[in-house]
Formats: sequence, structure tokens, C-alpha cells
Amino acid sequence: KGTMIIDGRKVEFENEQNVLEVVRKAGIDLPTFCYHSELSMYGACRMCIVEDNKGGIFASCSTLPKDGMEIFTNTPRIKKYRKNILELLLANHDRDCTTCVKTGNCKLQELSSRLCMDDVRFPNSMKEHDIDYSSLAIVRNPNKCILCGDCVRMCEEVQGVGALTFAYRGSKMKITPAFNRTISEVNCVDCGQCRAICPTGAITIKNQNDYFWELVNDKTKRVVAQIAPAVRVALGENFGLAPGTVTIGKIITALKYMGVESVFDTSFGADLTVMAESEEFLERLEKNENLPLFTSCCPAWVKYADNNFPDLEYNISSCKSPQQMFGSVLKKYYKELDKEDGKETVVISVIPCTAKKAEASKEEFITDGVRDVDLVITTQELAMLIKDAGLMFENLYDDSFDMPFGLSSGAGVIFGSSGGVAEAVLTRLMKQKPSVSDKEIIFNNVRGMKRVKEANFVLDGKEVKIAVVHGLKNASELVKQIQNVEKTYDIVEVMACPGGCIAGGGQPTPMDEEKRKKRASGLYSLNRTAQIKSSEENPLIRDLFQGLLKDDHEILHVQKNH
Ligand code: HC0
Ligand code: SF4
Repeated sequence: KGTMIIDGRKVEFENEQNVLEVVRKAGIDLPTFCYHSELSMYGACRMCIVEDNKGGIFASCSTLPKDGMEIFTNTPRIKKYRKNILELLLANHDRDCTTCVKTGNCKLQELSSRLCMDDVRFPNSMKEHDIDYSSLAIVRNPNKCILCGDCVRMCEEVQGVGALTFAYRGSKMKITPAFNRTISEVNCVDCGQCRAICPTGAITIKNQNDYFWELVNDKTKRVVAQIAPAVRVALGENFGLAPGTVTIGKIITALKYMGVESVFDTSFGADLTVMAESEEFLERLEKNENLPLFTSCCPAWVKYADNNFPDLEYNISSCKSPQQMFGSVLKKYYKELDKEDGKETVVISVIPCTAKKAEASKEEFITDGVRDVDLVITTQELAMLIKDAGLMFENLYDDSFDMPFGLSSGAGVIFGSSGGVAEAVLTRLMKQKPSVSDKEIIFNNVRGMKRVKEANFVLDGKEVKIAVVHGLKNASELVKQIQNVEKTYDIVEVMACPGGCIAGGGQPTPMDEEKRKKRASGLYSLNRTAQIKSSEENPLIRDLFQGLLKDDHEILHVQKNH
């Protein structure tokens, strides 16, 4: 606690971790590439330098605030140094901005503009590296890397994966998967969090928009789409709307304009998952086997568990994720119609997540040569498609989802936020056993951004314990505690991305805690206004179980290993 003088103004500080945060509190946006409050301090980019009253220059992100400290953020010396640093970065960078997908949202470009960088005096010293297209989720272009290390720390500190590392020294330094392998050859789980934090175009989403256009222009195909919960509260950010603004009606219209025949809601798939997963849980509880049940809807988590905790194989739910479940239901539904009109139905998912691209192409989700889901495009790819098609998003009218799957419950919508799956399953289980009380209190426990959330409830006289965890490093710590019997639970919800799918690797960037909260609150407001609260109350789910799925629950489950 104390007072600093920043550019002649007194600014009080209390819990700020460093001078940079105090400067920001004073309303000055100091540039930085490598400082993120949720990651460890790296202090490498030096963009956040300030000058003190004795002429000393230092990085503000790695300096503690002191009472009485006097600093200047914009002296001629500071401005010159900062510009020099930026100029050196640019001299070693692929500057093909016109053809870079990050253009318009690139930190390097933004700072070049802010610092009035109208020329680079040095010849370009960039040594050309191969672009790594090996992953189904992300593309790594080292030629656009500025070595800020954000991706390395994100992958290690938040996701506990460590797929990326610094290699070599000095001018040869680069960021690469271990042993110079391609990213698909290491333990990357496709979560895309490295892409979400990368300030430049060095890590981007694997773009499949060409395939989208090919499908919608193919007259032999019937293109149907499903939209994941978290897309509706984030896409609008690409069109100047506040995070959390719900734009689902316009998204449906946009997809129809672009040639999609019918548009459905992955939340309907989520309702299906709730039904299948609760049934599975009750069975396991009765037999007292394979508990805790771990959720299976997050593919980055499933891959992480496969890599690191093979013993959990039978604990992870055998249910397909909502995306895959709904995909297989849609394929079954259109089968007859396809025969009649000689078309082939293809299912496109619009999803906040890069790992869903990999999930959809897994062998276990291909039945008789037919994929459940043919193409996964992320929120950011959809924004590009809308712009490419010249649609004025803000002016589109609001449409609604199509029948016969056009209704979903409020429980299905909150799947997109950490805690949502647990809450939806709880809602289902509690309804079935109405003796359970204190619903509200329980739900408050599983919502929000806390690292690990816990809730208990009583089912048939037995206490059921639920844990919710997000961020794979947190998940890994929790699994170890469970394995060491330091903690016991009956259900564990795991989402790889901090905050859940609302902060998925395919969402608009940059992301911060504030944005995550706003997107989550957009979903919870949809939950509050939903007329159908619980998955089993959804009449279309009942119809489905009595009709199309009457004798076929198999398609809701992963066929491998279970
Ligand atoms: Fe999610 Fe999902 S909630 S993983 O975040 O479970 O991606 O939004 O679509 O499948 O429903 C992502 C989001 C989904 C699935 C659903 C789940
Ligand atoms: Fe690491 Fe996820 Fe990026 Fe893979 S996609 S390198 S796991 S942060």
C-alpha cells in the first residue's frame, strides 16, 4: 500500500503486483507483449519500460511499486527506446500484413501504428522457417513469432502440457515443439490456448473456410449446421458488440444466407448428453464402479487424460460429446431423406474450440465410413466467412433454430461455461429426486471462475460430491489428489480452457478475465429466460427417445474401449 507519482499525478496502490498495473490503474495503457496477469512474469519484451526521476530506465512489469516512487511513462528517451525495440522486432519479422489472418487484431501491428512506426531502417534479418501445418487445430508460423514466450508459458503454466519450448540462443533463438518436431508429433492437446494468447500471427487457427464454401456450393450435398453454446456470446465482438451480447438469431440468418439448409443448436446435443450421462452416472453409482465419473465433452481434456492418466480410461464418461452425439443423430435423421432426394447430408459445427476439429476427425466418430461431423469451424472462422460473404452482420434479422430439434433447455445452454455441465446434470438428477433441497446454493458453488469448485447433494440418502475444474494444470493436480485419495468425488467436470468454452481457443481475442465473465453472464442470462429449464423437460428430447432413438442408444456412446 502506498502512493506513487506517475507523470506528475499521485496514484495510490494497494494490491497491484507491479508498477505496470499501477500505471494501468492511472489510465495509461503501457504497451507490452509478454505481460499477462495470469501467467508468470517474463519481462522479455521490454516494451513496458518507464523512467524514474533519477533517469533510470526499467521494465515496469518486473518492478514492485514502492511508496514515494516517481516515474514517467512518456519521456523523449522512453519513446525513443521503445520505438527502437519495436523496430528491431519488426526487422526480424515476416511483415506480410496484407495476407496475414491476424491483420487488424495483431498486437505488433497495433503498436507499430500507435508508436507511429513509419519505416524500419534495418534490412530484414528474418531467417525463413517452415510453417507447421501438421496439427488439425492450429498453424504455427515461426516467421511471425516475436519470442514473447506467451504461448510457452500458457501451455506449461495453465495447461500443464509443455508442448512448446525455447530452443537455441541469441539470434538463433526460436520457439518450437520439443526436439524440433512438428506440433502433431508432440503431446499438444489442440486446445488452442497458445493461439488465443499469441499477440501476432505466429499461431493461428487451422482455417477450413475453403471447405465450407466447397460444401455449400455442392448441389449434391445437404448442408446442416449446429452452433455451440459459447459462440452466441462472443461472435459479436468481431462486429463491435460488447462481450456477452447474444447474437444467435443473426448467426442463424447468416448461415442460411451462406447456403446452410437447416441450423440447429448444439445445446440440444447438450440436453441429450445430460440424459445419457445422468443415466450412466446412476448406473455406476448403483454398482459403485468407475467413480468418479469424469465428463467427456471437452476433447482437449480427453486427449490430455489419454496422454497422462491412462488409468482413468473407464472413469471418463462413455458418452460422446454433445457435438458428436448431435452429429450422429442428424446423420441418422437425414438418412431416409437423403435416399429419397439423392443428396448427402453433411454436418458442420460452429464451435468456440480448436480441439473440436480434431475430435470430429477421430476414428471412433466415423461409423461405416460416415463422420458424425464433417467440418468444424470456429467462431473466428465464422466471422471471416460472414465478412467474406459481405453480410452486414449488425443489420441481419434474427431467425430461430429449425425443427425437429429446435428447442433446448437452459441447462443445455450453460454447457459453454465452466460448471455448466455439472449444473445441468445436477438439475436433471435433482428433478428426478425432488427431495433434494438448496438448489440455488449448490449452483452458486459450481458457477464462477474459481480454480476448483465443489458441490454436494443428497441422492437417495447418499451424499453425492461434485467437482468442477478448468485449466488442464488444475485438472491434473485434482486428478492426482483423487488418485492419492486426498479427495473423493462422484462426478468431476473438466474443461480445458480457463472459464470453459466461452474462452475456447477459437474465440475472439485478446481474452481476459473480464471478457470471460461477460460471456459467461450472457449464457446465464439465456439460462434464466429459458422456458425449459431442465434437459428431461425438453419435449423434443422425449420425442427423440421415443422415436428415432427408440432402440438405438448406442449412437450416443463412444464405441471404442467401452
Ligand atoms: Fe463447448 Fe460443448 S459446451 S464442449 O464448450 O459439452 O466447443 O460452447 O459445443 O460438444 O454443448 C465447445 C461450447 C460445445 C460440446 C456443448 C459440451
Ligand atoms: Fe499447448 Fe494447447 Fe497450444 Fe497445444 S494447442 S501447444 S496444448 S496451448
